[in-house]
Amino acid sequence: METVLRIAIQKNGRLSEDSLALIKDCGIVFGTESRVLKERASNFPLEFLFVRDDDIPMYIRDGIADVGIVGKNEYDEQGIDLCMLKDLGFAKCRLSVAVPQGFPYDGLKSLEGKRIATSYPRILGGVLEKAGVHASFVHVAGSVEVTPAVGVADCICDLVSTGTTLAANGLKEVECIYRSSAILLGRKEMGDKGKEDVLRRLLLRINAVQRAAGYKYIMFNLPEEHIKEAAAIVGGMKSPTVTRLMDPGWVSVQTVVAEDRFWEVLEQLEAIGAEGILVTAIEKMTE
Ligand code: PRT
Ligand code: ZN
Repeated sequence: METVLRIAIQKNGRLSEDSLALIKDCGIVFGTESRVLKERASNFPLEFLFVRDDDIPMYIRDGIADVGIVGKNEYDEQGIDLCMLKDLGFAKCRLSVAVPQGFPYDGLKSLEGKRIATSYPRILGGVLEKAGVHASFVHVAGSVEVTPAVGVADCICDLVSTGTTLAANGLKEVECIYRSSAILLGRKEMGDKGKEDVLRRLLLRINAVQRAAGYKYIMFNLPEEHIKEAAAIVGGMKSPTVTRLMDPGWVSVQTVVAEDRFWEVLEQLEAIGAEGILVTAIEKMTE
């Protein structure tokens, strides 16, 4: 019987779409529309389990799922001892302390003796303990941001991405205590050679997708005498491919450029006489 790796994915929520998009970019085909509890990919030994994100660490620990995609915040808050296999980079957010407008905040010590509403008592508790601050927690599972206004808490500690929710509730973000993004989570020991092999193949694909997203493929024409300067500008990767053009003294150069240096590289290439610069996205890329 073929070994199948079971991956737990959030059924409905902020992680769902990006998790499924990543699996698709890995060339894995499945029928997403129904999102029934269990579903099997048609061209890769992967089975999906669509569940609530809170349950994913526990399912992995108990062997109901082999791996899963959750927010790093969820994993760290639950404190279940698993293995973070890969930072997937999406669903980025931060855990921040936010206070009502009139609250005099001057560092974590301002929280001494206060009531803080949060769904993250473990992460916040660890930070306050390190800072030697004693506060009481009001544990709420949702709508944390309304608690100061209704008098349940003095301030809050909650996830923030755009900051719109805080602003809409008259709260001011005063301190980021933790950063999170989606991670691929697994057990320390998979305990099955076949599953380990499928996981290795899956990680290879995820790495290729992630690398590709970080680079652009770039082609341009250049007077031959500037090749060395161009190579220094694009840097990083192995030597660019250089082809001679019909036009004497001109070459065509092809290479990859890191996304975060892209505009800087483009400007510098133009400055040394590059022409006809053509840029394309890369779909997949290995080491
Ligand atoms: O139903 P289920 O239990 O599966 O989902 P859930 O409601 O528990 O989780 P969900 O889908 O809201 O979030 C899943 C994960 O997304 C979280 O664990 C985080 O890792 C990540 N994430 C990223 C966020 C946010 N950004 C985020 N902004 N999770 C929640 N928020 C909330 C935040 O709590 C606050 O209420 O959005 C509001 C703030 O957003 P801004 O944009 O106004 O700042
Ligand atoms: Zn949840």
